[in-house]
Amino acid sequence: GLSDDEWNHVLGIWAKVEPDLSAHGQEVIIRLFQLHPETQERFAKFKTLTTIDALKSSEEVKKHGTTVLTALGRILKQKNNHEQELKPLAESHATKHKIPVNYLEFICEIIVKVIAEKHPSDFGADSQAAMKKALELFRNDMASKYKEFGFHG
Ligand code: MNH
Repeated sequence: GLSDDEWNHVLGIWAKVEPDLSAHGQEVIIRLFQLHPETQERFAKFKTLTTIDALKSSEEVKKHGTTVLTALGRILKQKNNHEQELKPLAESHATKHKIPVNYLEFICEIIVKVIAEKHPSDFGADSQAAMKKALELFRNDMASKYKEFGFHG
């Protein structure tokens, strides 16, 4: 797990992200689709957004980015006592959306990069390391819940 100090880093930077969650979320989703086009194919609702301009001007993309980061923030704030928040998310992503764990790796890496770009002076090496650790715990628990739901992706 993470030390108290590490959780303080994670929740400290998250407090800087939260006031502008939708801009962060939008950037994360767009970059995920640009860097890993196969991820966009998982979204029936984003199939028509075939250009970067269409992605950037989509209110739906912004809204989805907000949904994702809101859920992630709730999980982080549990400081690993996240069973209640994580389980329904793992269930939908395993059985309904069928999102492989490596796609979760892609998005976690992008989340760290986007925060680093938007908050260069507040997201130092210690904070980045702590956030990476927290996201790794999140992914590992998603992966083990996936297996409970019979999804080995
Ligand atoms: Mn994801 C829906 C959170 C990563 C594909 N996602 C949702 C919802 C939440 C959510 C909350 C809405 C409730 C639900 O369906 O469970 N998603 C997350 C979080 C992460 C995440 C916190 C990682 C961090 N999701 C991903 C990745 C992909 C993906 C990675 C695909 C590459 N998610 C989906 C799809 C939906 C969804 C597809 C359904 C979207 C819709 O049609 O409304």
